[in-house]
Amino acid sequence: MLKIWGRKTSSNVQAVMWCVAELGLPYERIDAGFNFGVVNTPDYLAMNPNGTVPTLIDGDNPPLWESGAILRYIANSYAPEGFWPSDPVARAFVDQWAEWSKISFTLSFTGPVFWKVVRTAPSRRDAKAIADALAVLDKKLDIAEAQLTKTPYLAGSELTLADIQFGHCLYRYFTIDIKRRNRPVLSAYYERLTNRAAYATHVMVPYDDLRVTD
Ligand SMILES: N[C@@H](CCC(=O)N[C@@H](CS)C(=O)NCC(=O)O)C(=O)O
Repeated sequence: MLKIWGRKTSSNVQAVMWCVAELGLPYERIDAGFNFGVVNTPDYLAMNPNGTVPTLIDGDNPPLWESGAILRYIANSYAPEGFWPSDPVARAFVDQWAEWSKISFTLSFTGPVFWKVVRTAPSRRDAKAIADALAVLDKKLDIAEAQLTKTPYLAGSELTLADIQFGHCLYRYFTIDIKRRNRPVLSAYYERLTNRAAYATHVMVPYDDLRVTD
């Protein structure tokens, strides 16, 4: 049984939960972080010295943190071939897009755009900084648009770990109040994700609790 600590509104928790649900794994999720606290208690810090979410414990194994490592652990342990191939070359291709999603796309979106729009009071928003961040993000999304023109999912014909790392930010990207370029292929991909039960349950989570108002 997987035990996962983390609030539903954390994007990194959402990635892990979406993966767990896609693979149909039994789990228990414990609310932690932000308004729930927990993460600064000695017991939690003994599991995860960062005081961040998510943290995973699988059975009697030691705790794991860093959502990227958690996702790879889950994939290595439980995923079918199509989701996380065993062949090193095929796996590296999926991993390359997963890594790109986390390091290049997500880092260009969450802090510079989502936080600056949703987690910043309207009177304190810096329109120029947001526009500059969107220009950077747009370049990443152009890469995704081109890739998704070749294959229905980011790393091939099936949903893989790469889509978990990329797609879990798209609900927020497509629902916050920002200028979005018309990208028909990315939009169709996002629509397909929204039709997946696991995505709807674990990623399409309202983020009003995170919103900072004047
Ligand atoms: N690199 C870490 C980042 C973890 C992280 O910063 N998580 C955020 C939520 S997305 C967090 O714990 N925020 C503090 C809180 O919720 O109390 C990972 O991918 O797991």
